[in-house]
Amino acid sequence: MKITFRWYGEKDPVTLDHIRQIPAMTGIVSAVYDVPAGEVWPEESINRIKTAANSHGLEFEVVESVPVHESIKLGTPDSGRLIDNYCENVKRLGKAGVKVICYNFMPVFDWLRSELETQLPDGSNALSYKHSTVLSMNPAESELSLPGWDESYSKEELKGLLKKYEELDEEGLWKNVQRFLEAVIPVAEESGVKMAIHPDDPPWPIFGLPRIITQLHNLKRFLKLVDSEANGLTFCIGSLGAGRFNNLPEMIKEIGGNRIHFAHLRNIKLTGEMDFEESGHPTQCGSLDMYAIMKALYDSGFDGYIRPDHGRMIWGEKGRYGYGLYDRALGATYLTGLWEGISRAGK
Ligand SMILES: [Mn+2]
Repeated sequence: MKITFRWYGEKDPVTLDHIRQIPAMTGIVSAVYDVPAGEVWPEESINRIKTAANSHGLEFEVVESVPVHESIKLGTPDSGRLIDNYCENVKRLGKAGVKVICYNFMPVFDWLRSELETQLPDGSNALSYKHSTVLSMNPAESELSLPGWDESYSKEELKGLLKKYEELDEEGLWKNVQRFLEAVIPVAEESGVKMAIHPDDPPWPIFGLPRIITQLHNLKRFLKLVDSEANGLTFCIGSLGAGRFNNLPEMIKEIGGNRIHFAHLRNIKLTGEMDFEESGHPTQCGSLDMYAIMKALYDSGFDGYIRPDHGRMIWGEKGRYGYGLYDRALGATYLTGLWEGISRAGK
């Protein structure tokens, strides 16, 4: 297991100098952020991240994310060229020493929350999700925006996209992800890279858009589409754990450690049937049993990368929501300690 930390590049208020001082930290998780989705990343940009990390005593072995262009998900005629570009990125990243690529296959919206600054009783604030708030909105009609929305779409474009996905439906999305994997996984195998799909967050359909990476049955189906170790998962417990139908330790056991290459470990507090707040990482702060989850990972033979995930904003920190320094650093230290306890007891 290697503990890592997400870094948003040179513009991130959390610097590499900060990250290297987190005890036991081994590396960063980052991406090239100035190239539009679907295009090829310049080798120079990839190497710049690597050099910056290495000069701070950190590795750069995990990329999050190489975004999948909407046309690939929709399977439109230009998707062949875009998949070729994706394969080229996988090759280039493998060449630069990257071992794991995290990506997702969520239509239109990435992770979605209804609030960015929910006040918690201890005076900190965190991201939260209230299903009724989301249900009350129609993204094609309303001017409101929610975190996770790609605001680069106009209302009209968004309307068009929603309609296309409605026509595509869930089985269409399965077909397109299969086509993607059939092209990308052989390249990943050759490049020494493991692909790790991120689950849909939250793990249920939103605004009628199909979402498929949501629960055990679907994860198993996904892994069988191309049955290779290079076709694996990012096991994000904050995403999967929002679904009360997901028993996380059981899922890890069923999937097996050889198909989980990266784990996002954070806690959430379930506040309703489909509502939650993001909490501090320790078990007692939220609804997820962090010990049982990490123990299941250990028992599965998991040997990938982990990182703390969204943190609360504490100690007056301002910055990128979910991605401040302090609470994530506390989370990293907690995870490192928990893993040490589990692995030493397991010997
Ligand atoms: Mn995640």
